[in-house]
Amino acid sequence: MSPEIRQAILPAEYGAKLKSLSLAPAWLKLGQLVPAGRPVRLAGPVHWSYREARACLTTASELVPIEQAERRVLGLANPGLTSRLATTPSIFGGLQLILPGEHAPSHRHVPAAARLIIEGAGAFTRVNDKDIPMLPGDLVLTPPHHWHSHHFYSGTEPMVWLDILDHPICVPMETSFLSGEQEVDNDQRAEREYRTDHVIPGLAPYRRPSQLAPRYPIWHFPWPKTESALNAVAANRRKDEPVHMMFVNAETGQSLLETMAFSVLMLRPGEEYAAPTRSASTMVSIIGGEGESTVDELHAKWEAGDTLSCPTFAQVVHRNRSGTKPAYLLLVDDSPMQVKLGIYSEEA
Ligand code: GTQ
Ligand code: FE2
Repeated sequence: MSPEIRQAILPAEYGAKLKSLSLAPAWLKLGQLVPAGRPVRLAGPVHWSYREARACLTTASELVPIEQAERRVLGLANPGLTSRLATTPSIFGGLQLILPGEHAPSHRHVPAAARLIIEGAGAFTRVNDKDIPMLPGDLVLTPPHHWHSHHFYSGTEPMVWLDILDHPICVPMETSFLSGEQEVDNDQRAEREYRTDHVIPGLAPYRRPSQLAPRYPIWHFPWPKTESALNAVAANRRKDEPVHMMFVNAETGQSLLETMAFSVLMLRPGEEYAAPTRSASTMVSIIGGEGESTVDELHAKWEAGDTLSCPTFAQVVHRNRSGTKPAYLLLVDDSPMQVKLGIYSEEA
C-alpha cells in the first residue's frame, strides 16, 4: 500500500490530534527511513576542475577582503546536498586562498579539519602554538578544538589549499560551534617551529602503561616523505598490486581523525584501479598527474588540484592516462566513523 493511500485512511481530526501532541505516524515514512534494498542517495558523483575553481577564487580575492570573509573558501557544494554545504554526505571540501600579506585569524571549533596544500609557498598554518609550513602535497591536521590560523612568513604568490572538514556530520548532530574567545595572534612567542618526537615509524616517546597516548601525535605530513615512501613501496610491488597507503595515528594505528581516514593512492603509468564498492563516501583530491575516473554515471578527466566526490556504494574506477608519469590521489573517506557506528559494509 502506498504512503498516500495509508495517509488517506487516517481521519483528518486524528491527524490534527497527533500533530498537537508532537506525534507522527512513522508507518507513513518507513520507505524513507529504511528504503528497500538501497539507500536513497542525494549526493551525486561530481568532478570539480581546479582550473575553473581557481579562476573563481581569484575573483573572490578581488571581491571579498579577508577581514570580511575570515576564511576565503569556495565550498565544493555537491548539487544534491546544497542545503548542507557538503561534498559527500559526511565530508566538506573547500578551496581556500590567501594572498601574500594576508592572514586568516585564529579560531577553534568542534568540527575536525585537515588541509591538503595545492599551490604556493611561504605560508604556514599555526595549530595551537606550532607553525606548520604548507607546501604542495602536504597534509596538515587541525583536530577538534585546536586553535588554528593561516599566515604568510614571506612569499609573493597566492596560497591555495583544500580544506577538509567533518561539519556535514557535526551540524546535523547539532554539535558544531566555535569554542572559546578568538585568540589574538601573538607573533612574539619564541618557539613556534613544529617538531615531532615521532621521527621514524614504530618509535614513539616512552610511556608508562598508566599514561595515555596523545590522541593526535602528528599534525604535519610533508609531501616529499609521502612521495618517496610511495615510490619505494611501488618498487617492491608487482604491477597488479595497488600502491595504496594510509596515514595512521603513530601511537594507536587508528585513523588520523575520528570521522575520516586519509590515504594516498599511487597510480603507476597507465595503471587502472577499481575501488571496492562500499558504504563509505569518499572525496578524492588529485595531488599530481593526469588521468580519468568513472564514478557511477560520471566520467571525468582530471589533473592536479581537481576534486571528485564518490557517493556511498558508488562504482569507482581511477586510471592514470600518462604512459610515463605516476599519478597520486588523496582519498578522504568516512569509513572510521561508519565502523564505529557499526554500519560499514563492502560488496565483494
Ligand atoms: O580554515 O579554519 O573551509 O574553520 C571552513 C571552516 C576552513 C579554516 C573552512 C574553517 C576553515
Ligand atoms: Fe577553522
